[in-house]
Amino acid sequence: MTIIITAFERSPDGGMGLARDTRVRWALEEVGCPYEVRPVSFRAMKEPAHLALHPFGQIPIYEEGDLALFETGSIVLHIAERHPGLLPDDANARARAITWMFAAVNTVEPPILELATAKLLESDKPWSKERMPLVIDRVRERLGQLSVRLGDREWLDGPFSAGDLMMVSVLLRLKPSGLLDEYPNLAACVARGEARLAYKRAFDAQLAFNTGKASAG
Ligand code: GTB
Repeated sequence: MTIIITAFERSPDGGMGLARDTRVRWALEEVGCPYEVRPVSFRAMKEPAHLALHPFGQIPIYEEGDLALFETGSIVLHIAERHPGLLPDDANARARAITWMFAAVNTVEPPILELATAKLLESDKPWSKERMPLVIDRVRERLGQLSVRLGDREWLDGPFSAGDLMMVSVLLRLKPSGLLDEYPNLAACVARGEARLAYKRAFDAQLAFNTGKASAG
């Protein structure tokens, strides 16, 4: 059955991999699953046809026959559960990998998003300068904790899993800030993620899509 994912017709980052379709593309590439991409404009995302599939009017959406999913955590879990390669066979190891997926989107991503919001949408506010150090400290707190847990391991819990895929995807957003470099083991883990062939294929496909060179991964 053809898998279709929805992506920005034109991503605000010009295809630098920051939009969340990249993590879904990455998961599909890891398991060797072909997919097509349906572009959607900012206007169309708020119209009834799109809202019927995504109640929050966002991308990405994952469509597979009658099934339409939103939320990248759920989409990547769906892919990982249906194809070998992203979740361990051992039940406990599998549960721990899924725990890392939730930790990525539920515990590590929120302060990172808060920082992005503070920079993009609040920098002109009179209180912005005063608040920014607090926002940055919250990111540092999470990165510090994550860095301690990762230690000198290659990945968070045994071989590369969907948990690592989600965590690396979340941390990637911090690269331009320089904050990641304060935690060399995290920066190295992210670099290992970026070096994976499946990630490169996903990144290249979304870049080509955004620069008009292709329409499918
Ligand atoms: N929790 C949801 C998920 O994980 O699927 C969040 C989905 C989401 O935030 N989607 C964003 C969206 O559709 C695109 S990825 N936004 C439009 C809207 O809400 O109206 C976030 C994103 C977009 C662009 C950049 N960028 O260009 O730097 C970075 C991140």
